[in-house]
Amino acid sequence: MSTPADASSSSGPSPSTTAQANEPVIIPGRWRKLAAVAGALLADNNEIGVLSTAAEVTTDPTAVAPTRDVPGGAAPAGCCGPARPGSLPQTAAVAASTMRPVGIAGHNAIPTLVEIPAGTFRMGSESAAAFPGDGEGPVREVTLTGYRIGVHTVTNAEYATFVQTSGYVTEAERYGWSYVFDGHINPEARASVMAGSPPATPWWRGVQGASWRAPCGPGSSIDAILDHPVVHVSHHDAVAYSHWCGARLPTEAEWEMAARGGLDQATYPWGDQLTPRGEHRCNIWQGQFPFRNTAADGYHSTAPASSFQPNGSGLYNCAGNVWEWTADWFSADWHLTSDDRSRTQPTGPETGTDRVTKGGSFLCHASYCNRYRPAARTHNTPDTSLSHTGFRIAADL
Ligand SMILES: [Ca+2]
Ligand SMILES: [Cu+2]
Repeated sequence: MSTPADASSSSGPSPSTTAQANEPVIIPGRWRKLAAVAGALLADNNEIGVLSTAAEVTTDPTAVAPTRDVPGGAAPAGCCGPARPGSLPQTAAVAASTMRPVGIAGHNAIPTLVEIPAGTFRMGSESAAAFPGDGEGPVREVTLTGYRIGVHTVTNAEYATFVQTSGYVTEAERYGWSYVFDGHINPEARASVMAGSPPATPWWRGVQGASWRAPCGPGSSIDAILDHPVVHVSHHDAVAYSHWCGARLPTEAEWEMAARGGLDQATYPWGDQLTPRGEHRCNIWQGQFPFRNTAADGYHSTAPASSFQPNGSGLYNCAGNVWEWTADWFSADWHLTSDDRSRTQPTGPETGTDRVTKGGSFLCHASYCNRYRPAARTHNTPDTSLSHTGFRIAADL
């Protein structure tokens, strides 16, 4: 079985040659600054969400090689997660179902879908907030036929119904581990934390036994968060659920058009102010990422999938809460060519290594990764699973 530490042997300099006895492993410049303030913050670590020790941030001798950064190199990796090393054989596709199974007690089996009418919108962003290296720009007119999309991300209860009905086993369960944000690891699960952490994003830890059923590692459960987004699902796991319920993942363009809620080029799904009249409109990070989260918006980790006000199209939590897989392969420049393929019903590049994720998560913070905007985008390999990534489904009309 591959582990995060295994990656150190396959790429990049060996930590043993880059870190001397009392010298931290090499981490990107911005992180050196943050790591330096960690000691002071950790002296006052009563708030939930702090990293467990400063040493784990800066001096872990088994730290793995850096994962790929966003193309262009200028944009920060931010809260966006590392990619899983290793690979698994793919399982057979789950049989499609046209019937709608009954959900587990008190819950539906699939999210309500709303209709997004055919239209043209301005996709992407060239604003000061945008990350050009991510391929957010240029702003371009994109035309879509009508479609339907989930008003919220698939919840734990909904995914549980799928698993109970189909017998599907997620990739995190097959690998035996998944990435959990360090500050959220169940204290009882510390023995299950794997050696090493990605230097560019040291707040991510591989945790054995972490999966959608145990999102904070062994000893945690979804019992009290059935209406929260399912997490630790890979792109493959999201496609499996979508296929099972007769739906599919939205394309990036479909996702973004719906997330904009009818507003033209607004920064957020509700307008241009992050907290209009001082009101929190999404679940992101307040405080100092990644050391202290005041949770002024009400949530340290995931919020219920239907929390906060919906946008103009009726969609909840398009910004923050959890990153959402889309159907498209990622490219930072595929859409630079203005042709019919990229401007009418675009479905992204034909092939790729990573799938596009959208929306940002509860870990995003303006100081480092303000990707809780409809235009923002990042990506990960399709078998990677993390505690801040889920999905919503879409369907043709
Ligand atoms: Ca929050
Ligand atoms: Cu982020």
